[in-house]
Amino acid sequence: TQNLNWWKGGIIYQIYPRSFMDANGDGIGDLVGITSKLDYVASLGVDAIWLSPIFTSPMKDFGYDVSDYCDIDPMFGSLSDFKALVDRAHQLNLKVMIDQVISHSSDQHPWFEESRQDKTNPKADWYVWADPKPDGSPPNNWLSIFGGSAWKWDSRRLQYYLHNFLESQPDMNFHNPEVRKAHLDCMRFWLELGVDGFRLDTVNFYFHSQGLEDNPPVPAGEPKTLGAPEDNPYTYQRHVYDLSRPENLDFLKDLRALMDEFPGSTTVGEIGDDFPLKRMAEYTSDGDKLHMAYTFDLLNKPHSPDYIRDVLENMQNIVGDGWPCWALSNHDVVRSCTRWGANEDQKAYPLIAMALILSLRGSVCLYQGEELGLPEAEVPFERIQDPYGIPLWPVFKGRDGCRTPMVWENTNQAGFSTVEPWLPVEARHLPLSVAEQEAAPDSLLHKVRQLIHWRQKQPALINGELEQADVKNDHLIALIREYEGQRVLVVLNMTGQVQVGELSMAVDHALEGHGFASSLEGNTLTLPAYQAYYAVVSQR
Ligand code: TEU
Ligand code: CA
Repeated sequence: TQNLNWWKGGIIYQIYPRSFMDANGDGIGDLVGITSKLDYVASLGVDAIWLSPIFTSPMKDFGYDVSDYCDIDPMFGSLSDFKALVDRAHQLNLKVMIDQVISHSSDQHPWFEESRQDKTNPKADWYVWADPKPDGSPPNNWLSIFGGSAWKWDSRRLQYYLHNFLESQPDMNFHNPEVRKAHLDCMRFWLELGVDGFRLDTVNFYFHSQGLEDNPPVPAGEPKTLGAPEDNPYTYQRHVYDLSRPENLDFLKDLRALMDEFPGSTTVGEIGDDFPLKRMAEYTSDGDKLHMAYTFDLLNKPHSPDYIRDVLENMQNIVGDGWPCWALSNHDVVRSCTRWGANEDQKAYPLIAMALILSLRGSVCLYQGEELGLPEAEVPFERIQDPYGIPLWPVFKGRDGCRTPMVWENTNQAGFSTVEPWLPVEARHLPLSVAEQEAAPDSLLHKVRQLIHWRQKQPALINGELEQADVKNDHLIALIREYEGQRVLVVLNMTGQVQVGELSMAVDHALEGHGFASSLEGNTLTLPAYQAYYAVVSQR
């Protein structure tokens, strides 16, 4: 029988198609390549894949600039390649999620090409156009995340258009019902083709305030926008008027009505916001909008126990019944192993961090190569491709370091391609290749696989409510997950030292099979560095 709620507590493996597997030898990953590696993905024990964009695109932002929402870019293959991918995934019990980038399109989308012609064409109002101020300057102070003003002058239409990201990513006008309908129709197309869900890029950017008011600065001492770099002026504006507008909730309800026509389908929204948890609560509560919202909370810094406790407390207090989706890595941020510090044990910390997100209330996204413990690649300036990184180098080196090819074998092109790939293979990745780690019984890959398979058999970890517990040692993370009367105690030692805790609850039996070591004597729990303890406990 099909579990329609597979996504609740499900594990989603993110694939960056350009860099996963190149089947036709042009140096760029493709759909046939992905299909050929689905057995590997399924062997990890995950529930679903999320494919970063595969749609027709001029690739200015590597697919996050779509010029046809209902077709596959020839670089990646064809619609029939995509159907074959979906069929194979379903045979392997993997759901397929695709990346909908609807807040903006490419400037080469026919919709925009028509819209920019004049002020009266049928698509004139499909994008966000505005007149200059009397002195010719942009309509207001809104900023692009990728730098500079969010407004670009169009010398044909003699107006500015809005772009939250690149100039080549004009913002669509969701106040126009035709725009909303066009996108919902495209999403229906993919659902009818067999897709199981959508990752919704920048889901809180769909609507803007039609008054075009200036955004205020972030008041001193208040939290800055999460996700954007510290040195980006965007971080210091309160995004009151350019995103997270109230109208979005009604659109998300329309979207949910569409999803509900396809039982077992799901959505995860990416929310980059001044108050992301508040937004997560709004967008994922009541079962009538998004299913899940992606959280940036563990994507940014090394995780001190205090920081994790704060994140969990905020999640509980602010998000309540909503549903988060956790991630430690993705295609936008420095790979986790490097972010956590080069000296950190490259095998032990990644595993305990993964145990953390697999033990939290919520779903989980893993990013390709995370299971191998890959560090951030060092891409020389001459090879940098990311349009976000090129102008800011070397202060910000862009996002290429986490997008280099997946390493399948310890050979020249890492088994990824037969030719020099679009981004270079990182030499330090080669000894960490899939083939090498499959052959080494104590590799991180084997440990991750064991942990995931074990986690997939623990209903309390998948679906349980979460409360924090006290084991009398602030260096330890302690949680209770409770599901249908079963209470599971989780204790994680994310430090490099032995930690000792005192349990105040009666242990019914310890859970085994996850691969971590610990010892319990009386009520005293001893956890070696980077180890975890799981037990069924009763209330005391
Ligand atoms: O990313 C959105 C993005 O840039 C956020 O992570 C941002 O840092 C945050 O909203 C700031 O608050 C998505 C894609 O993941 C990325 O690859 C694309 O470049 C971008 O959208 C534009 O489509
Ligand atoms: Ca290819």
